Amino acid sequence: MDQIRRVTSGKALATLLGGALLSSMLGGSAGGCARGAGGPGTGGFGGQGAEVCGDGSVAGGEDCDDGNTADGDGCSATCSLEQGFTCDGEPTECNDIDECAQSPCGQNATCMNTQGSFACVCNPGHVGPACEKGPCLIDVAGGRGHSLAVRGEGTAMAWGSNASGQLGEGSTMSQPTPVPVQGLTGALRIAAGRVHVVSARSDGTVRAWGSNLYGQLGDGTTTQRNTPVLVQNLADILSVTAGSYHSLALTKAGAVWSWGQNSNGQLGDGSVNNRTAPIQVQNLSNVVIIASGQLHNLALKADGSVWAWGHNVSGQLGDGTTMQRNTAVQVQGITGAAAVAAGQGHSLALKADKTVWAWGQNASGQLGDGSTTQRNTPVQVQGLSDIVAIAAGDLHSMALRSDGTVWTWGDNQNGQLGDGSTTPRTTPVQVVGLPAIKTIGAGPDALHSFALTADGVIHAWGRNDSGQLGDGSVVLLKSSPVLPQITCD
Ligand SMILES: [Ca+2]
Ligand SMILES: [Ca+2]
Ligand SMILES: [Ca+2]
Repeated sequence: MDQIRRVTSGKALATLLGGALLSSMLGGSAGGCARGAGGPGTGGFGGQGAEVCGDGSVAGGEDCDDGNTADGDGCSATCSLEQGFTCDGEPTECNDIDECAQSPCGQNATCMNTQGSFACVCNPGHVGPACEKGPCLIDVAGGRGHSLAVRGEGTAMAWGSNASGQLGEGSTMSQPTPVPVQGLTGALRIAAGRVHVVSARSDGTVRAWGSNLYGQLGDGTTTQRNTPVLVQNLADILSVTAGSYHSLALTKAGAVWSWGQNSNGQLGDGSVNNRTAPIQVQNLSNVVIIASGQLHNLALKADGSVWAWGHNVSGQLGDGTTMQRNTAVQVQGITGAAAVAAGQGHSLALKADKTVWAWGQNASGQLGDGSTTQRNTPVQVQGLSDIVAIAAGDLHSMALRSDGTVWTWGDNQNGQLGDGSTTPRTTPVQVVGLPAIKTIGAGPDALHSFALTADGVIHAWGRNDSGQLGDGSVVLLKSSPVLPQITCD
């Protein structure tokens, strides 16, 4: 009776405290180990010989004795019962308790029994120590005429132009409202090139779909795919990015892999040969964040330095030159970087002091320095402080302040600044009509912009000639935020 009551209370606690603590509670209550006759301190009296742990017989103050002095097998080196085991007999035999038989994890998690313990793994779409329902959407990306969002449970939705199969829904028919990407599960991150998509999954693999003209899907072919295919050679991938016609993946160990178009050295392998399967970017390690522009890339290292390679005709590599680089060079004058982003020919870095810096192409004011002068080394974006995230589109830039407001600058011919106008801005303006925002997004080919709330509700604005805003309309542009038709339960 006592035991049942304790297990029941343990179940209630599991939803609040997770597996580890409950495990110790269950271990303590469900032991059932055979003690020697009588309690501690009585066994030695009149017994056979002294208490020796590891001799196979339970004596004195021993809880158990399995004939060894090894830990982790149920009976410890000091012959006490270990948590998560039940022990019996003489010599003592210990077995793992299958805590999962008691369904301790609640309905939003899956119980994994382990030797001596158990773990509660949140079901897809559920997060936190109590495995509560997570945000509706967790990542978003824009290509030239298409858009994608990853749902909390690991599936993805796509909408807009589909001429190259870039919606991954099995056809080449455009969709003005979101439709599911076929056969994609476990998705965590998503990135869009001009007409292709790459997605990193929770198992560390990568899927890709859409145009494959330059091998940007990394499946060893140049065959267009209307549904997701596995990218070759990759494991332990944390995130992905996409340039116009190439793709990048970052491993958990901080290495970068690339594939697809290499016309401007954007694969960073020292050559200009296109690759249909991933190869490792040379001379680059300890990378924690990657970003792709249309024909160049940025990598932020753990030490806060920023590195760049590929096309440099607009100074987008920030090395003070306009020379194409087929391997990574260091961006000048940036230390303590916390995030990077890149558009067509410009680059952005967020520093740990929450200021934003920009370099490269500036004809539309996308560097935000009040001018339209190209910069071959970083300049500070004006009028921004307390910034926590950055993003870049084709010719525009975005920043998220800690107060949840979104700021944009650069080209606005398609309403992509979201300020209700189509006037380009050389300094940041605030996006109108948004609730508090948690995540911003665009893409190096995108003429439109996204913002997600903490709950994962998506807002979109900018070019909409292919239905890439997902609100069911197909009109040239919307210069204020609209809601793509994704329902969140
Ligand atoms: Ca013993
Ligand atoms: Ca043992
Ligand atoms: Ca167990």
